[in-house]
Amino acid sequence: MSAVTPLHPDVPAADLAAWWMPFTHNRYYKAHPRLIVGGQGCYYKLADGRKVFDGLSGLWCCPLGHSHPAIVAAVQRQVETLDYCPGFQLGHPAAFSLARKIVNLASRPKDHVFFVNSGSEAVDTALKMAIAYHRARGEASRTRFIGREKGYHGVGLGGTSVGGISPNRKAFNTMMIPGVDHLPHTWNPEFMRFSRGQPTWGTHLADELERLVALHDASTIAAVIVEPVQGSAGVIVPPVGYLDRLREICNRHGILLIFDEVITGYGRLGKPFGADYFGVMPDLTTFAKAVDNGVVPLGGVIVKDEMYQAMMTGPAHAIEFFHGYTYSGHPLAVAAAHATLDTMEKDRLIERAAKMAPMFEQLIHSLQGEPHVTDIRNIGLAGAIDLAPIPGQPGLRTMRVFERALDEGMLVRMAGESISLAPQFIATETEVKDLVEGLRRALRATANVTS
Ligand code: PXG
Ligand code: PLP
Repeated sequence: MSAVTPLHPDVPAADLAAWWMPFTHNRYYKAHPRLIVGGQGCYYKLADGRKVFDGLSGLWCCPLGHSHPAIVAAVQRQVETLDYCPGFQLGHPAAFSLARKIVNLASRPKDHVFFVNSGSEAVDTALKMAIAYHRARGEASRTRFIGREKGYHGVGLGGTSVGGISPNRKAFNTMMIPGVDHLPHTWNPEFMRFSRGQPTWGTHLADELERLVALHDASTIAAVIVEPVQGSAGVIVPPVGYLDRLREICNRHGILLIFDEVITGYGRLGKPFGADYFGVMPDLTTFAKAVDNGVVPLGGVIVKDEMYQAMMTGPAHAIEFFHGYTYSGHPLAVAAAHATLDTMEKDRLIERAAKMAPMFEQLIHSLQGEPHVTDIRNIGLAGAIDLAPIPGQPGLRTMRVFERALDEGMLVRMAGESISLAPQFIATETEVKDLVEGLRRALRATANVTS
């Protein structure tokens, strides 16, 4: 269908075999390989020399663009000064000051940050913290988690268990943590197709939590975990008042509320966190990705002070929480995060994301009426369009659109029957317009594909 980019000279075709690629159709990819060999600002350079606009900011993780000079310089300085530091029983100053910067940005100055290396680790860490906290308070019977259909919480065994995307779960049924239940997702085309921002229908779906509490009893439930906006499932935006109601119900029953802000954190909605955007404060917040512009793997959990204090028991020389990673607080990741957050503040990039959001909304919704488009959703600088599948061939239409868009110079994200867009905060209005127009051309050019 589309021209195949020649391989990079460093990677002869035979050598594609060794890397088992993540969440990838390995056989198809290796037969139709496309390699990225450089990244600068909002653009990637492909192996054939073409520049393509990075329409999802990496995988949602590079809102400042690629090779940002301030981040490059910070990481370079760091690697020459202190390349690695054990995080167990020792620490380096910049990790402490980064935790301070993060709780301040989150307007939670009394709270605490636990560093990990990815969103998946952040989720599993938050789940363990919830269990450990209840146990420390003498409520060891609170062991259940409530996730949500269509939720994505990474690929750890905890995150897989609370996640709600069937293909990610079905092969691993026997590995799941026990006692997990799920809220219904909030997407309903009948009532909210082509909604702009938050749908007004669906607030009542939060009351399903009351039903689950009645079923299992509050004394067995440790925490509810949701993404404020479901990202991987195709930007499913919460109905007005929905998250507030989850918060109220959790409060009423002593259940912790975890916001998984791996995508919504650090400005994607035009506020530091989804919690700020929606005005709902969780007990635990997981983050990753944009915290350091994706430059070095980094994630974390923001924990309410009361939870931290409840865990600070036993003799002073004893470990309070038996959990941590070799690379928790890695100096390079921490340096990249300082530079990222400083740049966001100095250049007012979160405000810029907020300012661009209405323009992005106008543009993405202008795709309504294009071939096979069945829904469009958006919030902040995140958006997705749904396409009617080619009958009997799920996922094929989005793949063809993805390929064609790449030929148009636009890298978009395909996931199931959705195409997602998440431009960088540094993108210009013209670039965002071009992104949408490139996608429009791809939709039109592939309107009649059947294979
Ligand atoms: N929680 C949420 C809400 C996420 O979006 C994770 C946890 C896992 O993070 P790690 O760093 O372990 O991958 C994620 C990751 C996409 C896409 O295209 C989304 C993610 C990852 C890759 C692609 O929607 N989200
Ligand atoms: N497996 C083995 C044998 C280990 O020694 C360690 C860490 O020391 C791990 C797994 C966990 O690795 P990480 O701390 O990078 O998650």
